[in-house]
Amino acid sequence: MRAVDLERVRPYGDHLDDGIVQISFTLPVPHGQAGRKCALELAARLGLERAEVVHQQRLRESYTHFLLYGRFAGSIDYTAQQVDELDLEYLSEDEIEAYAAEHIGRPIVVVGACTGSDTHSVGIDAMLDLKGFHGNRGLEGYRAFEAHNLGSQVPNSTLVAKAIELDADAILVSQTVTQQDLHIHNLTELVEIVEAEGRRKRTILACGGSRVSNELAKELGFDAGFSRGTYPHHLATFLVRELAARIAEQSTLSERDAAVQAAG
Ligand code: B12
Repeated sequence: MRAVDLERVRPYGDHLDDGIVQISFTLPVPHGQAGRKCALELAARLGLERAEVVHQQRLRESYTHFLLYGRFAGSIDYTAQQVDELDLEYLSEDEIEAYAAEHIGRPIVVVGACTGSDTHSVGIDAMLDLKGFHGNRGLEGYRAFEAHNLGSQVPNSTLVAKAIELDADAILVSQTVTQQDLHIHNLTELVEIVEAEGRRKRTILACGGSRVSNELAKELGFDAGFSRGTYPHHLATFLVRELAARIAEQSTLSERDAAVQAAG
């Protein structure tokens, strides 16, 4: 098998480096030869070589859907990509259960909500509720987690109070409405309350939403941020790894303190 040149990556169609891509789109034109020519011209303007229309379908009068193959002659430098999203190798559900049993050994308490005036509960439900997301159960379905979902339109202060009451390991926030930077305001306020309660160090803070990125989350004082396409096992992988690292760090510090005391 030929080695891949990661500085010059090209789409793989039938074989390595052939550059073949498939694109599809709808044009507001009648089904027929003139429409087909339009689709080919569009592909050429997108920079595709040797494009061919492999399927066209009349959607309704004067609307046609096209499917094309074409060749992308350029290449992309994989090694130059800056990654601001969380770059984790995700564990499967079974691996998460095993990892948590080995490294944590007790249920991980998480409390989550969609905060402020935001009523979009689907994201937090997808992460926490048993029904989960696209056939992947949420944290409620894992033995490793004790999940509490407070729902939507939850004031930040209520979420933090619940986390303190439960002595939660992690607080999870979902934000969808971004008009007038509402999400920034809500997320910032949450971090401020957690800090004011003296809980920041001992609590893992993670947030998510369609316009949340890991980069933004970090800027606002969270440990991680998740966006579109997140599955519960992505979040679960992050949580078990982060908590296990904190427990390991804590025990190293305690051992060091004990050694210093014994020496003194
Ligand atoms: C369903 C919906 C509603 C439902 C919500 C029902 C509910 N119980 O949630 C209802 C009808 C109530 C609604 C209301 C409104 N909506 Co609405 N709604 C939508 C819609 C169609 C889908 C959102 C959705 O459910 N997505 C599916 C979920 C699974 O995706 P997700 O939230 O991104 O979650 C994923 C990730 O982001 C991530 N994630 C999310 N949260 C978290 C949290 C953690 C911890 C982690 C790890 C990951 C994570 O994981 C999830 C799975 O991958 C979108 C349009 C769209 N197609 O996106 C508009 C949309 C979000 N709504 C919008 C608006 C404006 C409103 C209203 C203000 C409308 C109005 N004028 O009344 C009100 C909101 C009022 C309020 N106070 O909040 C705008 C938001 C614009 C903006 N960026 O600010 C959108 C984008 C529509 C639009 N194009 O204008 N809405």
